[in-house]
Amino acid sequence: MMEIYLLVMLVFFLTPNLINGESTSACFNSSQKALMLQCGAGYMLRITKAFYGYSTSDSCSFQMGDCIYVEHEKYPCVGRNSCRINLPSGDHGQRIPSCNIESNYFQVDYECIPVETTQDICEHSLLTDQRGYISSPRYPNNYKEDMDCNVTIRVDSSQKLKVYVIDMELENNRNIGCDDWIYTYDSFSSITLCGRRSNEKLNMVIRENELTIQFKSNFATNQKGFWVFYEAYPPLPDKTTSKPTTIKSENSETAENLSNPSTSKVPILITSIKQTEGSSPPQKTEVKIFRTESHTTTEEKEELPFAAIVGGVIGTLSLVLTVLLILLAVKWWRERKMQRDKSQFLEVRNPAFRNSNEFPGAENYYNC
Ligand SMILES: *[C@@H]1O[C@H](CO)[C@@H](O)[C@H](O)[C@H]1NC(C)=O
Ligand SMILES: *[C@@H]1O[C@H](CO)[C@@H](O)[C@H](O)[C@H]1NC(C)=O
Ligand SMILES: CC(=O)N[C@H]1CO[C@H](CO)[C@@H](O)[C@@H]1O
Ligand SMILES: [Ca+2]
Repeated sequence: MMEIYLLVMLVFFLTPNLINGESTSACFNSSQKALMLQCGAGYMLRITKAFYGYSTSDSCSFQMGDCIYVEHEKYPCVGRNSCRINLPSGDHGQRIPSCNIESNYFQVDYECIPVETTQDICEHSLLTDQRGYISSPRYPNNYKEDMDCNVTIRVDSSQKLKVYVIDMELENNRNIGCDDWIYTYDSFSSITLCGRRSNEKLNMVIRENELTIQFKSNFATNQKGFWVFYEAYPPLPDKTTSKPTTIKSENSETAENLSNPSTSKVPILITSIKQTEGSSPPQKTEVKIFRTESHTTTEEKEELPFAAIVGGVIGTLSLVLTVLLILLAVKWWRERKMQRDKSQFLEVRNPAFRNSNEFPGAENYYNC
């Protein structure tokens, strides 16, 4: 049982960033003052990891066991075919918190992605590839105003989808709302994103083999846009046996039953659907910024594999138990501490509840 849970967790947390890309690095004490990342014409630069490291050898690049600090800088050159990253001057870069040492080199891991593997969200309505990239129109150049496009990704019914935001710059409204956004949804949950982001997994549990991404921009202020990567998992056992997926019309039940955030006048960051009993119209709920909200429907039971349900239940239970145990331990420790404090200061926390006979003499308190 525990194994199933661990397996589920493993599948959930494993990211596809374990790709053999290229990397470039330099020591801070060298004459090199910048890192140049070069992809040829027809390629787009995807930075997978940028980090400060401490090397004890002369390598100036990552070696097993090096202590590193991963940086979450948003580089404007992502999506373009070359990049120049200036190195800090001096012999040290950022101090590495995990080992409390000044870093002596900086490394960037990257990939060169062929331009044709990225699909413009406004030029496709359905994608059925096992993996691929989707971007805003004209990315990495700015999108235009008044765009409203959507694409549905559909993979084999035995699979689910993962989505990663590689790069994002969508107009936000003083961090309280989105003026331009991408709205991603399946039948169970949805998430709306805007602002500046890079290299993050879409914070949404996708429980289906089908997902729709909608991109909307308003009448003014156009930014760079977005670039996302999607992947189906688990991999299909044999490519030749995969049947072609049937194409549903755009106005499918799923799309119709989900409300469209574009119809609302206020900048809603998260819009999700709560299906009420019977066939009453869907109800729109507004939830806090950048949170995923999911609501289960009756269909869900059929959609989830049994192992995942069992794993999830057991996992949740053990988590709850652990938390309870920790809370109990903390409570016990506090009470002990309080007892000790009490014995030192002869404090009676609530004398009203005690009979004065319980406190015959101060010396007894030193025995606690
Ligand atoms: C720079 O630092 C590396 C690693 O600490 C060292 O091996 C190398 O000799 C240094 N180079 C110079 C020019 O100081
Ligand atoms: C998706 O885009 C198509 C046009 O490409 C449009 O007809 C449809 O209404 C859009 N769906 C949503 C949910 O916005
Ligand atoms: C709750 C709800 O609105 N369900 C509708 C989903 O879409 C189908 C087909 O358009 C309707 O028949 C349902 O009533
Ligand atoms: Ca805008």
